[in-house]
Amino acid sequence: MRIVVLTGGIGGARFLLGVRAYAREVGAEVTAVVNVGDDLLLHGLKVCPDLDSVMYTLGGGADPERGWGRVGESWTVKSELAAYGAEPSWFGLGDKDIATHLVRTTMVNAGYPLSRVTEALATRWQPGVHLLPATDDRLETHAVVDLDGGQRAIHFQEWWVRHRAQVPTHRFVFVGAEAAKPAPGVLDAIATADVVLVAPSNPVVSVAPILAVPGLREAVAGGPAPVVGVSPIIGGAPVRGMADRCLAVLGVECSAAGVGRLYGGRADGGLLDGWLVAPEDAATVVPGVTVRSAPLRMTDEAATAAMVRAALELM
Ligand code: GDP
Ligand code: FO1
Ligand code: CA
Repeated sequence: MRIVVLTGGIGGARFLLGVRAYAREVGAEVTAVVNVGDDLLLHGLKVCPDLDSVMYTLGGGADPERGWGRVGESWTVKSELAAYGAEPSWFGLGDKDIATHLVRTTMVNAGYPLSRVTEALATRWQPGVHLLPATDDRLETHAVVDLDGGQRAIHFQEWWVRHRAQVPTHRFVFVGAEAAKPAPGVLDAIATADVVLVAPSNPVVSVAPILAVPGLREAVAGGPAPVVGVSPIIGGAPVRGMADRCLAVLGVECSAAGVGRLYGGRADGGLLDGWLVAPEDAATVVPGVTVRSAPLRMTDEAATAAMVRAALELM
């Protein structure tokens, strides 16, 4: 059995722990197609937050409280940069994390595509799933906001980390998406999958940038494998993060139904065959989509694996 998961960072990474546990049980192979829209160049370093959240989490090196970055991190470089007054002061890289960005940047500068670099980094972390960036090309999520008396597009990290999403926001733009190509292996994994799972990731800034890569949405929606999504919204609120603020920008209700309808049913030009929601959202209706409920709190690996089983049983 082959399982493909479309995923963002922290929520997606936790979900993948359950997917991997399930896959080990039944002997399945897992490919994670990961968002790169959060990526940024910082102090000359290429930083890939969602790829790193997934890699560190599955490799046992993630900080469990923050969800991003390394456990047991130190911040010497960050405070030295601050002593120089180096900007941005609102975004900090940990010392251990910087080693990842150094290796990645060196390889990218030597001409290796991000997918190959990710594979090389994963030889250390042994995540137990194939990690693929959605694209090797530059694709950056920007937010169009009202700031300093005008309308400006700022990088997603500036929107989220600097402004904490507390700035009037008109829309999100996936810069570079039109010219991006799916990374090698992505379309093949989707075409040969037995099921495509949409992780309980942020639909607006984690899953949408993946689907914005030309050909990728079409491959999933028009492919042979059933597509089952898992709701990141429980009882009308995200479990953590900024999905509520992102959905508001799109004018979409922050609910399991709102997100399910945003993805849409395959028969209506959408993405989903199935939509897994939490028991408190059991009354959710998404036209053309089979909706089932199951406990969706990823409290530990066993609970998360049970979620995955419920998603697969939905088919
Ligand atoms: P990010 O890229 O680091 O923001 O992480 P993702 O986009 O992959 O995931 C963020 C989403 O995960 C948020 O919208 C959360 O609501 C969702 N999430 C986090 N923990 C849980 C959980 O235990 N259960 C469910 N269903 N969703 C969760
Ligand atoms: N989030 C913060 O709130 N503040 C930071 O300084 C910060 C630094 C950072 C460095 C590397 C990395 O991989 C992630 C980092 N994050 C930080 C998390 C990141 O902003 C987001 O949570 C994700 O991009 C959303 O998926
Ligand atoms: Ca993300």
